[in-house]
Amino acid sequence: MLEDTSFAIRPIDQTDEAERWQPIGHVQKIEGKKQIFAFTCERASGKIHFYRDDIVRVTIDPFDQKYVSVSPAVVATPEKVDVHVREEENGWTLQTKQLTVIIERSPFRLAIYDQEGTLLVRDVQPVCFEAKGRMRCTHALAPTDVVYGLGEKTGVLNKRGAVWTMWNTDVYAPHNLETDPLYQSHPYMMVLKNGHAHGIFFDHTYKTTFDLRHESFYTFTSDGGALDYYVFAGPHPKDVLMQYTHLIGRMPLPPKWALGYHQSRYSYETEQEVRELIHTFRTKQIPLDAVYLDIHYMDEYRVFTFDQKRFPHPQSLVQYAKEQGVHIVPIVDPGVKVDAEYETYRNGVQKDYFCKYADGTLYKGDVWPGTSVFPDFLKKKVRKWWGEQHSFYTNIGIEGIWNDMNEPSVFNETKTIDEQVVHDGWKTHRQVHNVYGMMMTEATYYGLKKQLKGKRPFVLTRAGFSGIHRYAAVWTGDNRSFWEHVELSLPMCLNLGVSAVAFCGADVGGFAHDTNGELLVRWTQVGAFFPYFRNHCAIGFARQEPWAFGETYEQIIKRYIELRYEWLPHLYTLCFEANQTGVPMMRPLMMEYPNDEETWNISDQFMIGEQVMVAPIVRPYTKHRIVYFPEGRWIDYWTKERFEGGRRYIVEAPLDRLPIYVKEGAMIAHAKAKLSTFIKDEQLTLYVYTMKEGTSTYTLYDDDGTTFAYEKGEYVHMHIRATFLDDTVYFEVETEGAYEPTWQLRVVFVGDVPSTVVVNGEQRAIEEASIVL
Ligand code: MIG
Repeated sequence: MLEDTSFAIRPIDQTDEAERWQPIGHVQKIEGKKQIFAFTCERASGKIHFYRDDIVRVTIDPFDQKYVSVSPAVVATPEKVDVHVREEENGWTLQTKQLTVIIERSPFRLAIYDQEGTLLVRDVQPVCFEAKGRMRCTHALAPTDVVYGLGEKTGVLNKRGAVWTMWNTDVYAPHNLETDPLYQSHPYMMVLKNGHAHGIFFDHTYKTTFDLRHESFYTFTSDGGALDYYVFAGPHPKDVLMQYTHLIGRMPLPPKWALGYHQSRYSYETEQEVRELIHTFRTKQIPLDAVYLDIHYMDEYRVFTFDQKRFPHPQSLVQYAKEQGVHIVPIVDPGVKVDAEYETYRNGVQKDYFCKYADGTLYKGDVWPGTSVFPDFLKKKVRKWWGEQHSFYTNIGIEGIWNDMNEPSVFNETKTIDEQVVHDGWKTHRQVHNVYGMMMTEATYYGLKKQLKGKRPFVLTRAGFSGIHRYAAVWTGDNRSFWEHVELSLPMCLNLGVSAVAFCGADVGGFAHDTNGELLVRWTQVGAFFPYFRNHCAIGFARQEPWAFGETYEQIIKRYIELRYEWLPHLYTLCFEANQTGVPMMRPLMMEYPNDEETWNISDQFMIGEQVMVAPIVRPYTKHRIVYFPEGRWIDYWTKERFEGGRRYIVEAPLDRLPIYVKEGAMIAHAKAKLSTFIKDEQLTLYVYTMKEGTSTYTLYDDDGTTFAYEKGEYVHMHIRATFLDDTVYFEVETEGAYEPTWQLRVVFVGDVPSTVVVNGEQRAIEEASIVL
């Protein structure tokens, strides 16, 4: 395998005069201990460490570095792996059941293959470092390879053709192809090579770049630290997600209310306004589960306060909202106002909890409250303290918190904390910047979790790093009311999903700029199928509540918010899948059809689970579009028209229609629309999209929707297998778990109603095309 000349080593390009890249040189020594292989080169030492048969970690450290990683990403510890070792003339071959790692000695370079011999990683340039502590590696990438992931990036689904930087940044200017970086850092890619997927995660908190402009290789550069990456063997895209989330953890189940419709504005400025808002939703019978309090609720933007004039009775407001089935979610920013009469500031100063320069002076930066200080979230006791402050909210019944500005964003030239500020001892902000927001959100999550005594907290965050999904949902920040931003939200959220952030969404209607009726309709339609569904609008722009543009638009918007609630049992089932496997509910087509090349670059259609495809309208005055259907037969959700897969069709989509397609044979659980998830379902409907012949399966998941009892078996899993044969459907139904559902499940057939239905061997009468399981 080593002979392949197409991967001949490339010269080191000294692109910048100031840079003097040093190759790490030849291997001088290698020592293996079970599953850890340590090697020494001329200018660096390194390790190949197998975490599992399908996960390997590579670390390379220049000799003089005293580097300690601060990355909070990885939560798994290595499992026992049997590694078969062979020493050869110019190197070593290390082999597990799923991975083969070849170490070439002179000069050092790696090649990593999966068990089928697909090349996953190969150094095509020596690993280099530079005096400033920067590291760089260059790996082969075939011209036809497709790259996904990288978290929250603009552009299309395939990330090739650009340089992407990881440095959490607040960007209000309109997001476009040149806008990089944004709020989150996910130094992780999923590569699809001829239908085989593998993953690579560079666990670097420093500023990093992925140069994906080249035809046959990519370069990863880190501004500091040792080279530290993990390779995931795949070969299926879902395997990669399982492997990646094995390493960095999976998302807990959100409370059901977090999946409902959320309404926000910067800001609903008074208690009265919030009450009226909720009241209007209820009079108009529009479903609603949460209302957000943006920065105006605070007393001059001091976190953990309410403005006495605007919000004199927060507790009764929260109470009123709950009676209406609505949660109140206040915003919490990291900046703490410098004000000697303000408790949080005084307390934090006394405890020495705010970020400082090396010489001991407090770092101060301007944010909404004016001059502010910033908690050092890298310290465990600061996180604990910060979490505890949230009893201010939880004591009055609040169960959800919105973290903003946690890149952290500062109103200065660099837009953030000075890189020279030190955290948790002597780690510079330059090193910890990308994880600051995640540590804040972790603090928030655990604080709430403790105070809510068994109830699931909901946290929304703008900044994040790999692993953020363990604590929060993510929204894509300050988009605008542009059609282009509806379109952009698809690949952005799809790649967040590929990067393990299953629970994400974009501001529906657009944040800045004035929206209009048509745009709000189209955005609400597609937003209803995003994992996180919130309408949010900036100060000074046209109101965009569902009724803002008159009756015609309002009715369609209402219909789609209701549709969200009808689909909730299915979406919740998919949330559970994400919780178990890391596979996101909203996924690119390639995740279901990796062998179908046509799917690889589709940015404007997506899958909800395995069997539902959404093809939204993202252009004005547009009532049709082209839809690609992968193999199999598909049924139009609205018209029941059937489509033969493996080709494209032009489909009609009048303003009130979001094109949705369900695969033949699919089973999908729906509920009746309701005003809030506070209302329990008495009946669910399992829509069975009949086919002539074949078998399909569905596992419906449910639990109490609010507590962690599901972790102890208090859930219901209904495994349903349907076999279609000779005009008969045979159902095999098995129920598992200790939770007693509030609903009964009725089957409704879509398409040809079978003449006979057999449930667990017993023939059942069909009434009005339906039966109860
Ligand atoms: O500097 O809190 O992205 O959602 O409404 C702006 C006010 C601060 C930015 C967030 C946006 C929020 C706004 N915030």
